[in-house]
Amino acid sequence: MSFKSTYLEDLMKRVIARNPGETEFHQAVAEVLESIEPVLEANPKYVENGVIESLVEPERIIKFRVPWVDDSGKVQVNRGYRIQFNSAIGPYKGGLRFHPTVNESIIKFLGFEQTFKNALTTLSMGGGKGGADFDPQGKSDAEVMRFCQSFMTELQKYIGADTDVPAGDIGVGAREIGYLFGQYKRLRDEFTGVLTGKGPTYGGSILRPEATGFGAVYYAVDMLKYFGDDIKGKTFAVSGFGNVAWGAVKKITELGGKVLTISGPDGYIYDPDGVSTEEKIDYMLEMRASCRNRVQDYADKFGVEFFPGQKPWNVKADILMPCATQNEVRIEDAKNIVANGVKYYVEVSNMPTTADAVAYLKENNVIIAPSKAVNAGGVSVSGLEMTQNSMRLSWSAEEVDEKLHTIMSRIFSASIDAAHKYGFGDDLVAGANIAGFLKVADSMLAYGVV
Ligand code: 2IT
Repeated sequence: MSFKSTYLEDLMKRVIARNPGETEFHQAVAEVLESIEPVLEANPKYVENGVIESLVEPERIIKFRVPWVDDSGKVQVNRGYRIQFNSAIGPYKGGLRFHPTVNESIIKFLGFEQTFKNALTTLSMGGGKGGADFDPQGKSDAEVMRFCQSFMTELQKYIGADTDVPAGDIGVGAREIGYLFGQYKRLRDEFTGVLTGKGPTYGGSILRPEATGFGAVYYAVDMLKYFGDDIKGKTFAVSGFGNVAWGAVKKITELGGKVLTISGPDGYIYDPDGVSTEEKIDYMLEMRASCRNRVQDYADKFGVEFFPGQKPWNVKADILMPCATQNEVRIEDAKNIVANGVKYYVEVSNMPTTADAVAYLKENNVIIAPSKAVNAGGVSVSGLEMTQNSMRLSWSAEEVDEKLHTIMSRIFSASIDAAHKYGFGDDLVAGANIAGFLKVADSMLAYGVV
């Protein structure tokens, strides 16, 4: 990564020195700084007032011990995190990730990205992220409950409906949110919208489970239209098989596209007829509920091919949609993608592409839709859940879907407009970074040095 301005070059060096070894965080910061370079040149006020230094430094990092007792009576100790990254435009907002790979770099990069993503949603939400290096895989419900209760016993000191509102992410779904909310309610004796992604009987928004995938497809539809294309008849290669992939597959199918692949840690399946019937789409939920964490079961059940140990990035499809995790698409995959003549690359998981792979795709004119815009539908419906909780009302699926649709269209148009305005052509990555940056940075400027 190199910058024209020595200011940004020096700032990036300081970020690396101050956050040693946190490569995912460095990657996320470098990408945003590169995009906003022309904005800073045209508007020296941001640099003069120290906004950029503040933006790359989390407001608060909370790191804590999470002790719990497993089913055999043995004490286990995990590490929990909440990084309250930026509250310039609203309460900290962002998910909790429970996965063995969780560390400070992962949570920091996610919290940083969340700040810009949330700014794009048009709602009033700051950026935060948290989680633990706890692996829900293979744990009993009772173990997950005890872990969640211990985690919340500490976390509750730092969160609140107007302060910081966590939600789910990888490894945190409806079951975990239920246990976390129950413990918060018990400890604080208050029923407020302190978490989103709640169950429908206790304040959850309709359509929150579908929102990330649906929103991603709404964004893709706008993008295709902008480039004179249509989703009907298009083929998709999707990775992942969790909540996000499920929502995307459902909406793609509904709108006339065909999903050829889904994947898990064990490999990917290729279904030439498409993951397209209700039975197949529902089976994704079943595979997830089984907690076996594998997609080979799909191949066995529906008699399609399974490619063990591989990701679907060598598949010929019109549109690729990584929906699994960070850095799941690397330079060797990018070379396959270009060689296969793929035109559209739509990031759905957070930062799914390594920096060299992004550069290679760009050089070869693949249209990249960036995750912080594409997957913003999830947190947007979380924002709508907060609104409903504040009003103590709940909206119908039609109302939520319409609002989600409008938000995604605004995200696409704000991104393309920002890219044009600052000389990036149709670069949707730069456009999203700039549009998100301006809302946060202007608010920070207004506050003075705080
Ligand atoms: O990455 C994300 O945007 C999420 N995991 C959802 C965050 C939220 O607060 O709904």
